[in-house]
Amino acid sequence: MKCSRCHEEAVIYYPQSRQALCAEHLKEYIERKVKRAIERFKMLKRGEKVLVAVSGGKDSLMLWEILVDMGYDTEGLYIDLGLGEYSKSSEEYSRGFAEERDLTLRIVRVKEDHGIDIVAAAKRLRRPTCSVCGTVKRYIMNREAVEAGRVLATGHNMDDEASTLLGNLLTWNGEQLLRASPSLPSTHPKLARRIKPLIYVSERESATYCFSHGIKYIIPECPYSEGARLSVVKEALSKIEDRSPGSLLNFVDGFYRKSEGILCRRNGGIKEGVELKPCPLCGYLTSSSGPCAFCRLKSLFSSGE
Ligand code: Q46
Ligand code: ZN
Ligand code: ZN
Repeated sequence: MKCSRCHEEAVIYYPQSRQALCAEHLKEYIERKVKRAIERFKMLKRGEKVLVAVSGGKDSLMLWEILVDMGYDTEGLYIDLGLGEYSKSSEEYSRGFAEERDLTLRIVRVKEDHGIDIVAAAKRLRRPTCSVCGTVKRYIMNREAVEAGRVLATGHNMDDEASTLLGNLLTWNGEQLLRASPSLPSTHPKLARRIKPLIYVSERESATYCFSHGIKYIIPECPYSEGARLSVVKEALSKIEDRSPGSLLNFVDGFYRKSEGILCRRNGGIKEGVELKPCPLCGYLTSSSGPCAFCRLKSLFSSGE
C-alpha cells in the first residue's frame, strides 16, 4: 500500500479516514498531535527545558526523539529500579538510544543512590510491588526535574490514558478523576510541572513509529506488572476502537475538555483542603505529618531492620 500523501510505501493505515502514511508522514502526523497537546494544555513555553522520563519502552523513547526534533532542550532520566534482568535490559535500551543520538541521560539508581530495595520493601510492608515502585518513581522523577530546573515529561500514550480514565470511572475513583490532567502545574518550588505530550498518540502509532524509524526498545513487560484489571479495560477499549475507530481519541480528548464543568475539576488537579508540607528529612512536599513516603522507605533500610 502506498502513502496517501506521497509515493512511498505506507507503514500504517487509518481505517476511519481511509488514509495510509509512510514513515516520514507518520512522523509529521505524530509531531502535529504532540504540538496540539502541548498547545491545548499549555504544557511548554518556548525555551522551557524538558526532562523526559525514559523506561527503555517505545513511548518514552519516541517522545524523547520527537521533542528533540521539535527543537526542545531535553535531557533523559532513567531510573534503575533494581528489578533484576528487566531493569538491566531497559537501561541498555535507554543508554543505547541516548548514546546513538549523543543525548544526555541522567541515571538514578534506587538501590545504590538511595539505599531502597523496592521488592524487599514491598514484602516487608506487605504492599504490592507496584505501589512501592510508584512511590519511588514519582518522588525521584519530581526531585530530578526540580533539581534540573526542567519540566517533567512522561510517555503515557492515548491507550494508557484512556484505560486509566475508564478504570477510574468504573470504580468511581473520584480523587484520581479530579486530579487527572495531561499537564499538572508547579504550585511550589519543590514541585515540578508534569506533562504527558503523547495523550493523542496511540500505542499502535508509537510502535509503528519506533519500528519504522529504527528505535530499538524493550518489549517484555516488567515481571511485577500486575495491571490485570487495567489490561481487561485496555482490551475492552481496543475492541471498541476496532469497531469504532476514533473512539479512544474522542474519549480522552472529550474527558479533558468537557469534564471540567461536569466534575468540577479545578485547582490544577490539586485536591482542595489537602495541605502539602515540606518533609522534615528531605524538604520535598508531603501530605503526611511526619517524613514523606520516600524517606520512610529509606528509613526501612537504614535502621538495620
Ligand atoms: S516498573 Fe514498577 Fe511498573 Fe514494574 S514494579 Fe510495577 S510500577 S510494573 S510501570
Ligand atoms: Zn508519505
Ligand atoms: Zn522526605
